[in-house]
Amino acid sequence: MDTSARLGKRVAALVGVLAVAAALAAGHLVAGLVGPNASPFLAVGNTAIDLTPSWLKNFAVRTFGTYDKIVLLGGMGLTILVFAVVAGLLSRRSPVPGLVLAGALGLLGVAAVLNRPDLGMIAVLAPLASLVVGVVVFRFLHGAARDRATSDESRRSFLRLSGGIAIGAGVLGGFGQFLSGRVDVEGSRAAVGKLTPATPAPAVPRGAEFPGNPTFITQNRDFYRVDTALTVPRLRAEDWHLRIHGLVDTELNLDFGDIRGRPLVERTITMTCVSNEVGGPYVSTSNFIGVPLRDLLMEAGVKPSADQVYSSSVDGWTTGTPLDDIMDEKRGALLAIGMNGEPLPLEHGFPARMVVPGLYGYVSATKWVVDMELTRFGEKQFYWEERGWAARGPIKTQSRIDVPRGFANVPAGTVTIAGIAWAQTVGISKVEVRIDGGAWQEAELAVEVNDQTWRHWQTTFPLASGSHRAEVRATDRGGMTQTDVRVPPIPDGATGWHSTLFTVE
Ligand SMILES: Nc1nc2c(c(=O)[nH]1)N[C@H]1C(S)=C(S)[C@@H](COP(=O)(O)O)O[C@H]1N2
Ligand SMILES: [Mo]
Repeated sequence: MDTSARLGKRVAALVGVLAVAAALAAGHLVAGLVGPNASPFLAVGNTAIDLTPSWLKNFAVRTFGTYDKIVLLGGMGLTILVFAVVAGLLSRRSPVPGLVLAGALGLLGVAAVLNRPDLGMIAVLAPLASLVVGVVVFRFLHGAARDRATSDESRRSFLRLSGGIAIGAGVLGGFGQFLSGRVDVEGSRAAVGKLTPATPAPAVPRGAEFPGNPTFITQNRDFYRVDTALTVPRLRAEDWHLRIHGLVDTELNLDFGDIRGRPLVERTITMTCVSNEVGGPYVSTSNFIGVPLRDLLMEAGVKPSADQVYSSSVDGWTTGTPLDDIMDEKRGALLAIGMNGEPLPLEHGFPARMVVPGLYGYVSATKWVVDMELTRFGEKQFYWEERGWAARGPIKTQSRIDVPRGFANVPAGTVTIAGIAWAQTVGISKVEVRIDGGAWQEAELAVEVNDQTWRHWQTTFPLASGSHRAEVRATDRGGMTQTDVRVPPIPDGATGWHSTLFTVE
């Protein structure tokens, strides 16, 4: 091969990066037409989330909290950039290595899209566009880069071509982004308007809150968020349907009007995530508005052989919920369409989600829910069950210290220790606190709202200056006192006592 045609390192890297940028932009543009999640970048990201081992996922959630998705996208962007540079550098003599890598990257996108449970066949057009554009741009740009040494005119033409591709990729990618956002879900949500329940939840009584703790009702914007969705599904209320089928007498097909038009009930419920560590933040309380799930299942007529409600979201996430818990009138499971008077925020499942008190979210709280199949446990595995989490996930009795915050400095004298405790469906009967391993002291419990919600507690200790450690344990109405044995969240929820270190000045 002619060594004079060997590309400089920088030019070779540029060719790789521009080809990949053009490929991603082309895929993003086509995805704007066939469905946002078909964008190869997002499809690979979503597949990565689904394939990530549970321990790593837990680490990511713990370390990055709700920023885990931004971290993932950023990490993928960097990986692809490095890949593009390497593909360019390997192709300094011949375009073949780069073409092979561009083809391989394209096929990865195709495989990712084909594997998404939420995407149809037509979605594969997006990664195919990426594949073709990536290979073609690489081939042409590589040729132009080689020729550019032959004359000033060729040099200028390479520069023009590079600039054109960079700008074109930006414009097409941006247009794809615009198309993806064109489903006017914000407009749909605004059109649903304020939700006024026929049966409102009783007002939160005075005395249900102690100062320093989280507010009894969590503001929608402060409500914890946990899901596998890299991009929040954009499902308009007008396009939403819920199919209830499987082991039923009559299959039901409901649209949003069918739900909105019923007398709505409001219930104050504390939701909890199984991946919450002892003392962690994934617990929040809302006034959920919707219709009793029990009523919908009664209308469908459940066959006696069913024991599981297997639900799916529009983005392909699934869970299995014990039928008995949904049918339990006292528990009051909802197909919810609202939170705190508003339609569900997009991140919390607009237009409709499930809420089942007493069960961790991963086995009950399907957001953007579109399908419920009556089945039997074990017959069909759901998302987290397939990844090693327990098939049944009742919430474990827990308590948390919110005051003082960890490592806080507090004034000398009488020190207030306060926090929250929860034992959904049973209720809290006692909370005890001890300092530096001393005797347990019973805390004052705030007024109870209902047994599906957390309960505030507080107590005081006279403490000398220096550093101290507070520990808390709750006892529920079933007579169960929290164990001090620490187990991790996987497979069915963490146990152990929360403790906080602080300094008295
Ligand atoms: N579609 C969908 N629904 C989902 C999840 C998800 O990943 N996808 N995660 C579940 C989990 S693990 C929890 S704890 C709750 C959290 O609901 P929130 O984000 O509204 O707090 O949603 C549940 N519903
Ligand atoms: Mo969860």
